[in-house]
Amino acid sequence: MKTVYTCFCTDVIHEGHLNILKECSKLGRVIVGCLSDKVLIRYNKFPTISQEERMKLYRTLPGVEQVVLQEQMHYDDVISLIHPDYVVHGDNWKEGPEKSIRDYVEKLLSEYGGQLVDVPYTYNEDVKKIDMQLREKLAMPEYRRKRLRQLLEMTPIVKTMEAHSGLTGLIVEKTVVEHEGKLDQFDAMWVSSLCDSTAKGKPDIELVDMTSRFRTIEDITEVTTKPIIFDGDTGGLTEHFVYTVRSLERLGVSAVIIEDKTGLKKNSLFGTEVKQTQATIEEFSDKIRAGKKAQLTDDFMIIARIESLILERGMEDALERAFAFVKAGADGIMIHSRKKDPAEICEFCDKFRAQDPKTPIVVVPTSFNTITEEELAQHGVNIVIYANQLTRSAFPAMQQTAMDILKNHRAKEVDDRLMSIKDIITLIDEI
Ligand code: SPV
Ligand code: MG
Repeated sequence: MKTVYTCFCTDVIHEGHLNILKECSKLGRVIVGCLSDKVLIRYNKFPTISQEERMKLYRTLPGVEQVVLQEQMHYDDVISLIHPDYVVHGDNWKEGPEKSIRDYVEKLLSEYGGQLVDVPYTYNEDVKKIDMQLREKLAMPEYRRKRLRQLLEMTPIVKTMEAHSGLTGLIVEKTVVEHEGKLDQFDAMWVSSLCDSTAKGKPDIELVDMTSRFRTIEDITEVTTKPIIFDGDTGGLTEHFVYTVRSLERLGVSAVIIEDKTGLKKNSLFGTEVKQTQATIEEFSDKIRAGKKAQLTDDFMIIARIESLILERGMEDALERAFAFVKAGADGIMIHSRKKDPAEICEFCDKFRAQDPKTPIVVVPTSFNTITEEELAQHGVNIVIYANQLTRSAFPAMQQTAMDILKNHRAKEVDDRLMSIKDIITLIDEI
C-alpha cells in the first residue's frame, strides 16, 4: 500500500478539500498534515480555531488514516518522517508566492522517487462563499480584538506595519512576500498618530481629535481582518481616556499604546529639540489603572510607552517607570529611542527581561533601523512596529509626480512609473 500525504491549513472543510481527499484515497493510505499555527500565520490567513481543533476536525474526514502536525512550511519535517510515495495538493500553488514551496517539495520527493500530484483546484460559488464567510468572521470585533494576544503566544515577534487609511490597511492585510523559499506577511497594523495626522495635513500634536481617529480605524476595519494597535498619544485626560478604552474595544482594536508625557505632546522623534514634559510615575500609573478598570473584555491591552530615553532622562528612569507601569496594570511596555545605534534599546530590554520574563516589549525601530527582527527577539522584544515607512515612501513619490507634470505640462513623462489604469480600477475587490 502506497502512502499519500496532503497538508491542510483550513478551519472549514469544503467540497475542494473533500475532492483532494478523494483523489488521495485513489492512490493509497492517506495521511493529512495540519499546518501548525506558527507557520500558518506566515503562510495563509489567521486560524479561527486552534491547531488541536483543526487536527481533530481532519481526523473525522472520510478516508483519513492519520493526522500529523506539520511544523515547517517547506514540508522537510513531514517528508523525512513519512517518506510519502505521493504528496497531493490543489494546483493553485503552481502560481504566486506558494510556487517556491511547491518546487521545493517536488525536489524533496524526487530525491527518493516520490511524486507530486496537483489536483485541479475547486472554484465554485460554495467554496467562494465559505472563504468569504471565514474572512468576515476574522473581521468581526470579537475575533480581531483577541488576535494580538493570540499572536503573542504563537510567534516570537509580531510584525506590525502602519496603516492610516483603507488603502494602506489593504497593503498591510494583503502583502505576502516569497523570500528564500519562505512566505511572510505582516501580523498587525499600527494606527500611528504621526501618519494619521500627516494624512490629514495636520501636525502630530494630538490635534486630530478622537472622533476623527476612530473614523480612520473604521476605514481600516471595513476592508481588513488583521489586529490593530492604536497609537493613543498621551491618552489625554484620564477622565477622557476611560471612554477611549471603551470605544476602542467596541471597534475591535486589540491594544492602545499611551506615552508617559503630559501637556502639549510633540512627536518623539524631535527628542529634546522641542519642549516636552514627562508625566510623573504616579500620574501615569493612575491613568493606566483607570484604563484597566474601564476595560470590559479580557482581550484588550493597554501598553505603557516610556519616553525617558527620548527625553534623555537615563536608563534607570526608564526601567523604574517600566516596572511601576507594569505594577499599575500595563499589559505591555513600549520603549522608544531616537538613537541610530540600537544599544540603549537592547540594554533596556535585557535589564527589563532580567526582572520580568513575561510582559510584552514593543519597539519602534525608525531611527535604530539596522537591527533585525530576529536580533530584537533575542533581546526579548515581542512586537516590532514599522511606524511610518508607508507614508514616507508614498509622499516623495507623489511629490515627484506633481513636480514632473508641472515641468512637462503633460503627464506622459511620468506614466511609465505609475500603476496602470487597469490595475488601479481593479485594485479593490467588489463583493
Ligand atoms: C507614531 O507613529 O505616531 C509614533 C511613533 O508615535 S514615533 O513617531 O516614533 O513617535
Ligand atoms: Mg504617535
